[in-house]
Amino acid sequence: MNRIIQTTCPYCGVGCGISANVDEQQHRLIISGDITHPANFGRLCSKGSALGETIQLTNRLLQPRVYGRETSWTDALDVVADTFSKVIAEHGQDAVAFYGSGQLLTEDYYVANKLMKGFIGSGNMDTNSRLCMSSSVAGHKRAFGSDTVPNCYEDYEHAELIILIGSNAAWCHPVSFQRIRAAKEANPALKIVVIDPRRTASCDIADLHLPLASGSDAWLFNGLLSYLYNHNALDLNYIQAHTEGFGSALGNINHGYSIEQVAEHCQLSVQDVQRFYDWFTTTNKVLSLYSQGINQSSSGSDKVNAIINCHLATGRIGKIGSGPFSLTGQPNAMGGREVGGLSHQLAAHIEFSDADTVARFWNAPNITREAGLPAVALFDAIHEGNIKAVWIMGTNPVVSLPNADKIKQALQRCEFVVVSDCIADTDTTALAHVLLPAQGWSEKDGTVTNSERRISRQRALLQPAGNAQPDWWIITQIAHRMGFAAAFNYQSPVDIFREHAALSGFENNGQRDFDISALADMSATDYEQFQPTQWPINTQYPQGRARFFADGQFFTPSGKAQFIAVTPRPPVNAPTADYPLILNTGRLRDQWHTMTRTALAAKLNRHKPEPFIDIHPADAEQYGVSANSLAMLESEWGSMIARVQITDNQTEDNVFVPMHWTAQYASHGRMGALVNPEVDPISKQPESKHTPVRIKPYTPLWQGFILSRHEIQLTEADYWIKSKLDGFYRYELAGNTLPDNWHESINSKLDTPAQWQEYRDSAKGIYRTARLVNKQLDTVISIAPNHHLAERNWLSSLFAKTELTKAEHKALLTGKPPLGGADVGAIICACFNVGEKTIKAAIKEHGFTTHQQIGQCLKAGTNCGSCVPELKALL
Ligand SMILES: Nc1nc2c(c(=O)[nH]1)N[C@H]1C(S)=C(S)[C@@H](COP(=O)(O)OP(=O)(O)OC[C@H]3O[C@@H](n4cnc5c(=O)[nH]c(N)nc54)[C@H](O)[C@@H]3O)O[C@H]1N2
Ligand SMILES: Nc1nc2c(c(=O)[nH]1)N[C@H]1C(S)=C(S)[C@@H](COP(=O)(O)OP(=O)(O)OC[C@H]3O[C@@H](n4cnc5c(=O)[nH]c(N)nc54)[C@H](O)[C@@H]3O)O[C@H]1N2
Ligand code: SF4
Ligand SMILES: [Mo]
Repeated sequence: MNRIIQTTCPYCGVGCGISANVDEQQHRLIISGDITHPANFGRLCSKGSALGETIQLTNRLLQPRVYGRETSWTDALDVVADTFSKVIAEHGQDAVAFYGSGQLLTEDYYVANKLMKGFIGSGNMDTNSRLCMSSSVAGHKRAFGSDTVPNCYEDYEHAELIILIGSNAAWCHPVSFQRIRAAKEANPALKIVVIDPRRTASCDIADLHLPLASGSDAWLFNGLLSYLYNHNALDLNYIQAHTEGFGSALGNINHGYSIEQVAEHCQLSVQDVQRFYDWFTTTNKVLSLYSQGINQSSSGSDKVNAIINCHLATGRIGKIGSGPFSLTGQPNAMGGREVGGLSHQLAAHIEFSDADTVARFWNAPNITREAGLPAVALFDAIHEGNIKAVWIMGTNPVVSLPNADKIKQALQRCEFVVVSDCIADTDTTALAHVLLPAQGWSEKDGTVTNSERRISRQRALLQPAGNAQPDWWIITQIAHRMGFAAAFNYQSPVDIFREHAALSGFENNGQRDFDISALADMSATDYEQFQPTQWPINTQYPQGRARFFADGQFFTPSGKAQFIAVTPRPPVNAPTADYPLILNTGRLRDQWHTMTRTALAAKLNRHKPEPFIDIHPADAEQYGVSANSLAMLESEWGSMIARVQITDNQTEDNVFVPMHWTAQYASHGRMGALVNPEVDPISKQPESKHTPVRIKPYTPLWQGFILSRHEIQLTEADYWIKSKLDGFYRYELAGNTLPDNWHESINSKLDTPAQWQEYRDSAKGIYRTARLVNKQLDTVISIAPNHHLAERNWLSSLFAKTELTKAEHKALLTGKPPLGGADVGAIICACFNVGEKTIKAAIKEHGFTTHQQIGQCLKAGTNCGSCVPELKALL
């Protein structure tokens, strides 16, 4: 009997509701969008749709491991608790730290934070949200006195102007993006502006794209404030009644912000800046959506406030269709902020200055009264040996922190590293002394909060893998063993949730925005049946509240919003003669962060199977790198190798690389190694979008690829990339010493012996070999002195065939499809596996002009819609 269970997607901050059809017997899930969930009304993107493929047991961590040996939970928990207690006894409570994640559930996060700050008595609990949302948090607190997102998704349908600032929502918040697209289709008067140095997929629906100079946003928004003032577009009543500091914000922009000056600073055309300012001035309902292009900057907090200033000045905040709207990244970045996951927060939006309140509630006299270290400084302290024991939960810092080789070294030096993860082999688990197997998304129960403050349930769908336990259980077991049993006496997530809700209302009296006290007495059944609701949820708003601040009531001591005088600063590390290019990093449509889960789904690997460097044609020419060749990027901090993609979507002097590849999937793909560790002085968020680098061709002796039904341990290549595709693995390779007999070396690693066919042209350095098992293609290898190799896409398509035709068989070693054979090209539509060449041919043949026509003919773009921008680009 299959059961239908409502749950929430574990990826991005859109927080889509999922309706899972659970086949417990077969360990199978059929995933569809929950049509009743207000975040997505049934829609899902490519990642959410592919969740069913990621629940496999491949590479799951199933049993605790202590110093490499599998142990019982009792042993592992004893070792962790004893070691932490010992380090604290010898070196004090600040010699230990927790590093958590916006992917923990609220209940997990709450107990981790309570243990470290309340009972161990150290502030050293920080989270990967430091790399993600902390500039938004800082901006909110400075302006509103609280970390409040004023608006909600429904505003997409009401806005008349939507500005995407440093947000590639088409790929990173796809369901919100689809909703904005639909709003525009319903109301063609809705204008969209994208502000991003790159032309991204989000520009697909843009009426105006401002490819501003990296890091120059504060000039643009200061200039906008000046323009609003000069054009009498201010809401003087709102400013007068509900804000403070307008005079000094204005004083700051008296000079230097003419349109011409702004255009020069931002490297934009005067007309484009004029057009943007004019639209902002004359449009009533304006929604500013911003994300990592704003937050991940050494002036991120100021950039956030420069945007908020413009909304306060026009009174456009928390109103239907208008307001500043920070898009959260992770599924529970918002929940983490609620429980105080960042090292400078306490809990329930309570500051350290009110530590007594929390101490009373928790009955925790040992509570810390001081903030702990933020992520980058925390890992510096590990590197220096001041923090001697660290517990990393649900994040992969060896990949995602800046200056990542130093992070790796810090963990190698650290006396005691504990990692809780659901995956066994990651770049971070490789350095752990103790590994604790956590239950994954489909196994655990709790709550998450999305970008619009909506709390939703994640529900367990399947039995846990092996001996995996929920994070809250693991943490409370350690708390018990460290002597804090009374304060951590929870039987299930609802016990924790009730306490979290009660704390939010404790001594609150309307002074704190986060208040869900109406849920403090909820029964287990109510929790089980809880339907998505936006906080606050209290006596005044028992059904939740969609928007804040239209009434002019803020959470500052005076009750008024604060303008912040912003003096724009360029990024800390400017390009130099040695490192003349700016490295920008970010996300791809179908991968999630460090790929521990998305790379398990063949469907999600088709889109971009190899890390790449996007570079402008003029830069490619100047630095001598050609399309599809390999190149090395170097910064002062580290280096990587990836495939060159030449594109005028990049502005000159800027290169972009995806953040996703790790040492598990690439020999030289960890971009974090290059990223400078500079942080914003207020939020301490790293500058992940701006590192000076240089590029040079990487010219190995040979290049090649292997497509094989088998996972192969490669020792022959200096450069390799691995990806799992439909029924086979793809390895991209390069090296300087060429093994004599590839097939012998591979054969020794495979268990089924078979006949190989070989083609060799030693003079030209070309070698191709293939083997068939039961008439099916089993493995094919192609080697050449450069990247001109056999046709990968065609060969890949042969793995789907139960038997090769004679012509295909014969063509195997020519490297090209037989006459009339199809090469579909790079996969554009992951849902229906439709390639670029197929789409181009159909457009040419039928004269298609719309993506809908392509969809009718090839189905491409008709399921999740994530590839529609690419379809339109092909048109
Ligand atoms: N597919 C996918 N979706 C995701 C994630 C994922 O891993 N994969 N991760 C989730 C998480 S945790 C997050 S935080 C979000 C991030 O979502 P986004 O912030 O939308 O994603 P990014 O690609 O990191 O960066 C956004 C854009 O900022 C631009 N940018 C760089 N520098 C500047 C600048 O100086 N000014 C401006 N205005 N723009 C600049 C970049 O060119 C990039 O296009 O995505 C979430 N959604
Ligand atoms: N250069 C550069 N660096 C960046 C960024 C960038 O744009 N550029 N973006 C930054 C941002 S915004 C973010 S959010 C970070 C993300 O970076 P990370 O947090 O390091 O990346 P993830 O791959 O999401 O790591 C999550 C880990 O938790 C594990 N996991 C999944 N579910 C669970 C669970 O339920 N319990 C436990 N215990 N473990 C679980 C996964 O297997 C995985 O190992 O990267 C940051 N780093
Ligand atoms: S937009 Fe995609 S990744 Fe984000 S929550 Fe929805 S389905 Fe999940
Ligand atoms: Mo993030």
